[in-house]
Amino acid sequence: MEITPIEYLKERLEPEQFKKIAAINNPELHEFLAKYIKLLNPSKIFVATDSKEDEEYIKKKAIEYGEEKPLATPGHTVHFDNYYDQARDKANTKILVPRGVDLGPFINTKDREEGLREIHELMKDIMVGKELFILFFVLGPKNSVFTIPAVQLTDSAYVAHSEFLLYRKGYEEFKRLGREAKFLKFVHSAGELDERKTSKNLDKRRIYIDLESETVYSVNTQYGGNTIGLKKLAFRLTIRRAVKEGWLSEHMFLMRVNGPEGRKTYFTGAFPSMCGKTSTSMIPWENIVGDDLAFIVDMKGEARGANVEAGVFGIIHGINKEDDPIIWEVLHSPNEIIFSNVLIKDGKPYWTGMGEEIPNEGENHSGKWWKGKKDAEGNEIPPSHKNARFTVRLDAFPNLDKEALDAPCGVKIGGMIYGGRDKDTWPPVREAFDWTHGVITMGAALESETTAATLGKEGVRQFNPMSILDFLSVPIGEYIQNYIRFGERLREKPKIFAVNYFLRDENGNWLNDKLDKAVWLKWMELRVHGDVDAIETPIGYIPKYEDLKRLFKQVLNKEYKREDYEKQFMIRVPELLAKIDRIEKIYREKVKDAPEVLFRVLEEERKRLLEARKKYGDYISPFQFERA
Ligand code: SPV
Ligand code: MN
Repeated sequence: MEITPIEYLKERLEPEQFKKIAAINNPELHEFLAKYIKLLNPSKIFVATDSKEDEEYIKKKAIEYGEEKPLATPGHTVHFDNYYDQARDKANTKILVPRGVDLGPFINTKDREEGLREIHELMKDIMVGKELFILFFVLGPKNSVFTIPAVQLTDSAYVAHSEFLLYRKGYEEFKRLGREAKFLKFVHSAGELDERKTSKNLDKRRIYIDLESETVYSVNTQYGGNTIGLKKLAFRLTIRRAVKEGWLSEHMFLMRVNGPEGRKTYFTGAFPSMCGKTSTSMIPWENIVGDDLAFIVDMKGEARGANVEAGVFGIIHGINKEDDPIIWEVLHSPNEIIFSNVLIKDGKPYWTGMGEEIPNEGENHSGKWWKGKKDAEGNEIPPSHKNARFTVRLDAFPNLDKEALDAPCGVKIGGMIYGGRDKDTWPPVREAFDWTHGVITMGAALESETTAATLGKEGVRQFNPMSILDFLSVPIGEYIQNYIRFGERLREKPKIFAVNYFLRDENGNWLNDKLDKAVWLKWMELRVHGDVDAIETPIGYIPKYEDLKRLFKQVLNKEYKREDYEKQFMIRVPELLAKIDRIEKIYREKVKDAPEVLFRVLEEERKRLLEARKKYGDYISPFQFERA
């Protein structure tokens, strides 16, 4: 007679480890663990509870197995990913779908049966000679309406360590929930490692997402975006849950903007990679709650948001003392930090754009590195990778809004921001006329130039609605429909804004300084409460010069010139019309089930722009609209 899963686990695990599993009364969990232990066939198994010792054990293993190396500052370590494993692998990340299911052209899918067969073959006996870590975490604050439990299996102590920095521990939550736990499952193996302890078999790198069983498989990769289950892998699963259940699971930061007289106003922000999301959420003056993922629910007619995570997996490229003083301080204090894919010299991390002299040699993602070193393709290898990162707990940030991070009911969202990267179209900041106008002309029309956060060519303008395209697991039309309805049901709708920090003049010069965003945030905060007027333009409300002048002085102690304002907030009709054409074409041609309202709202915006052009010409000064 075949033995039961719990009996199998008892046979397979050391008594001390088995005890930890047996304390969780959840047969589905036992079955899952038994199945994958049998398949992966690890030589050793460790189960982590929420205890400090268990966490320390994982950290020790990351060093012992060579996946991390200690640096000079206590608490700091460095991890390297394979030279060709430096970003999310879009081509090999697939949603598994049963035959006949069509998720539309933006989602990379694979036949479910075929995919499951392939991934299970790839994973068979993959952990022979390795240690398996069984880990429990939760998404969202513990014991709250946001909480989603998750179990992670991995043979990478680096991935495990990262998760301890990024998520709330969930072992006790699994015990508490028992059979009630509707949990997500992640199975990861870095696969065979090379002498530098990086994944070797990149040709067999696969990330397969099974919606039906809410399980994600990831193999032959170490880069966090491909492996840290609770981050972008869970995100595919929670988007689907959110659309089914009528809430929002978003690629958004969550931050507090401090208004006059101690007023606290919370904003979420969706920006594609390298569009200023991290630096906005960590800006001095304000308080961070989260930098990447937010859950937003309707609670008695209010939109309430929570950070899915409790840490930051942030891009380090370009972080310097002057522009990012808070992150700089965090990175230079004895916090527990994993630096990845930076340059190391004498136990110190270096990265491009840090504003300090970078050594001419050291160790980086290519191994031993020297200035001028070329890769196999003949490209010169920079000291650090553009997508090099730091992983740290949020409580290392002096400006963390700790209360908001742990609030079981989340925080009330006053405003939602969409931030793109375009050189010639959107003004630096504007406010939507209403929820639907914002969701469609700002969120669903978001575009950005490609960056190094994903593999492939850089600098190409790409459609990235809500900054969610890489992570969609439901047809985009359904996703947008859910978004619009969510807002319609709210009694108090957040205001919607769009920002663009990357506007240039006709000679290619930046029109804004990096810290100008501090002023846009203060303006948006005032607008949420109706404290300042704004100018109505065809594309929404823009700030009045006088208000910005005052805020520039107050916040940055800068004289803000009329000419600068006029250039920055000029309405660029030809570019705006071209953008509407581009976006409409995508929704008409590629999206089967785009809601009708989307086309109506885009058409209304086009009409307003055409009318304005008739009156004022192609490039319209904001003062024209103010006078009108
Ligand atoms: C992003 O690229 O949006 C990130 C990093 O936040 S990753 O984990 O790779 O998705
Ligand atoms: Mn992200």
